[in-house]
Amino acid sequence: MGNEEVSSPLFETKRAKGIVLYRLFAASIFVGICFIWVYRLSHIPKAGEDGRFGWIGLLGAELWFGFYWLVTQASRWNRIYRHTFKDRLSQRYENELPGVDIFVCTADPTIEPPMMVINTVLSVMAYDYPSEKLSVYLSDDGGSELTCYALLEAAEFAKHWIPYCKKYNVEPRSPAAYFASIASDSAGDFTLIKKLYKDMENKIKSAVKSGSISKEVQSKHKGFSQWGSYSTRRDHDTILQIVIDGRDPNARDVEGYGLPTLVYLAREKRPQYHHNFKAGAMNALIRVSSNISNGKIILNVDCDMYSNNSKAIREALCFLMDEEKGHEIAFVQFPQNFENVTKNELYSSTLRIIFEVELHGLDGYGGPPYVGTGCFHRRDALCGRKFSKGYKSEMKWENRKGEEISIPKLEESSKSLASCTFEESTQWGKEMGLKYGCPVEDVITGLSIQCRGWKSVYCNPTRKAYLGLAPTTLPQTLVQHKRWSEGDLQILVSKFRLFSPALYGHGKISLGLQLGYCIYCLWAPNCLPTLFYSILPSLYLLRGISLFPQISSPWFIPFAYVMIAKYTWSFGEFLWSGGTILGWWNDQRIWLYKRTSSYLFAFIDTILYYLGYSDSAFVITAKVADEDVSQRYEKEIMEFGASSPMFIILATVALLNLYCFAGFLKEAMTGKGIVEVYETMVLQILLCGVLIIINLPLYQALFLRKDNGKMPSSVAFKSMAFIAFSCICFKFLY
Ligand SMILES: *[C@@H]1O[C@H](CO)[C@@H](O)[C@H](O)[C@H]1NC(C)=O
Ligand SMILES: CC(=O)N[C@H]1CO[C@H](CO)[C@@H](O)[C@@H]1O
Repeated sequence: MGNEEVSSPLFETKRAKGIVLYRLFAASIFVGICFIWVYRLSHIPKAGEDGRFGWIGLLGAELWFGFYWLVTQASRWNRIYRHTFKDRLSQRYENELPGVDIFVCTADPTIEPPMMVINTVLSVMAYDYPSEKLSVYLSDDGGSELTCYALLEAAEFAKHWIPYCKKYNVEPRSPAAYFASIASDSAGDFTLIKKLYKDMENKIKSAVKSGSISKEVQSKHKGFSQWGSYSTRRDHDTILQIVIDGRDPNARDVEGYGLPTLVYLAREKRPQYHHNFKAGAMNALIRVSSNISNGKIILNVDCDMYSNNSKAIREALCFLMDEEKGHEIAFVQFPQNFENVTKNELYSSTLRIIFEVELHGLDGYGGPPYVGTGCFHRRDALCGRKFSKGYKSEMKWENRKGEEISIPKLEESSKSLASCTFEESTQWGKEMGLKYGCPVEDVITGLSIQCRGWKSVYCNPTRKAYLGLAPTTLPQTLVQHKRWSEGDLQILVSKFRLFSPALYGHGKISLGLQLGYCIYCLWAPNCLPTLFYSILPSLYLLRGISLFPQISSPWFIPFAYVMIAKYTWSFGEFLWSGGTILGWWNDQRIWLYKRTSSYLFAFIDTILYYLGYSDSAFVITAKVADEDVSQRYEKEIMEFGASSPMFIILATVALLNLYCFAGFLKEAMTGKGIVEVYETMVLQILLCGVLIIINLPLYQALFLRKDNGKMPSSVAFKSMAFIAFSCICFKFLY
């Protein structure tokens, strides 16, 4: 190996193209925003004049929007892209690659069916990586015999599947995704492997259907006796089973090669101990895995996120093992991508702009946040180690063959690590492992790692590494965003304020990264300005009071410029990152819906929580949808269905705008004449009109649709009553 080779890095970093142009463009928008502020401040109607209240409201909203826009620049100002050299990695380190422990977390066998879970498990067991260095841990917070049984069956199937993948270089390595992507190839091996898969699927599905494991199977696997102590999913001993022991010379696949270690864990649950959701499960896995395989690198994936790129571990190691910069990197985050999205992303659930644009921007300032799945951690850093300049971690593989501990002993000693009492008076959940007590445990954990001096890296190769399931109904989408925005806001305010990027992060992470975190931490407060902007101008339109400059006034220019520039940019950015035109339009609709419902509830809940009233509940979003719902989803018909309080707000805003626009038209036709009104109120007309067009699917769901996904009529009644009431109040005010 020449010196030159050693000094060539394992990855390179490139600045985004045209960054200077973007900065000029952004500066010009900022100038426009300043003009808008000046206009608002210098033209406030005097007390007693029409529109004073609305004017001051819009002033507040515009101050906020301008400020928030400035914050969001942190994600665009300094975007970078990374590229890895995997061939250099294998040239230099192929025989010394570190052990990798992979954690898959599942929580409920009905919401997350065992077949889905084991497809994820199989896809990561089949990584293009030395098998003896891989260990896969399944944490089952549902404590379900069915999931455990599915895992046992998967272990048998893996003996055929892994050599098959390696022999034919199969991609993707989730069997379900692979078989769905291949038409019907009748080559010998293919038919055999497909038959084995179908057999396994039938066995698991019939077990799931009957809801229990047959006596015969139970007697074959002694592991099931552990369910003896099981009373409910919230009250049972630790159940742990080493399904495959990678060190056992008898654990071989059908070709005679070694297999990855595979472990099933349902940590102890007791009603009197808080289980701390996924963070608790992850921490139990960190400890248990340290006793069994102790891989230097930890990957965690959600149970619906199968690996779509068998080289992902190697991608991540190019960062973590780089001789020059690797030692300061604590984690490598991959984007979340989704298999289940329709062409035009009805619910905008791909989070396209976040993953294709914004995280590249945060990467430029010290690293993306940890988003809870598809992330490779350095074990030391995750366990609370502080970064220090001279630190060089020894990544190289240590063979553990010498330690002869029998499996039952190893299982026994590992079990105690997953007990409820283990964490009492320890730093787990505080300084060690994932943090407890926040709905977005991942983001706050990543932030505290960065505050300990580490960097992180965003790795977004063209072939996506992890594909999951996105929510397929509007309520699911809104609930998910409520939880995220609420958790992120808590990072900024309530009892975590010490860890907020604004205070705790100060001086520990760069200002750019602090602002970057604030983009998400400030999601929720956007609700009030957005509600203001989507209601007040329309109400004033109905009353014939202008709140914006006339079309002939020079003050009109900054308004027009900021709107056109901002939306043209957003449109271009969306298309550039792979979206469709209609997809962008849908994205705007969801943007509005999120801000006026999810964020509002998150905001109110956070305030209540802060005052000590409510306890935020963690809701899992369902991963399986019924036939009817799936069909509408595929046709991109919006799914309302349930009568949620969030919908009352959406319907109220939509109907109010319709009412105001109709009233205004009637007035304009009969009264002043449309041209004159147009001259003075063009922006209000435009705003109200756009709000109506964007809400078309909602009117349809309220009045025209007959299927089960329509808006329940109770929502329509409630929101109309609400509108009547507010219109009366508004009349009263004037
Ligand atoms: C997933 O992997 C397949 C190859 O197996 C590739 O064709 C496809 O583009 C990948 N999906 C994404 C979203 O990148
Ligand atoms: C769970 C779920 O909703 N799966 C759906 C994902 O999307 C495909 C097609 O787009 C459907 O066939 C699945 O039912």
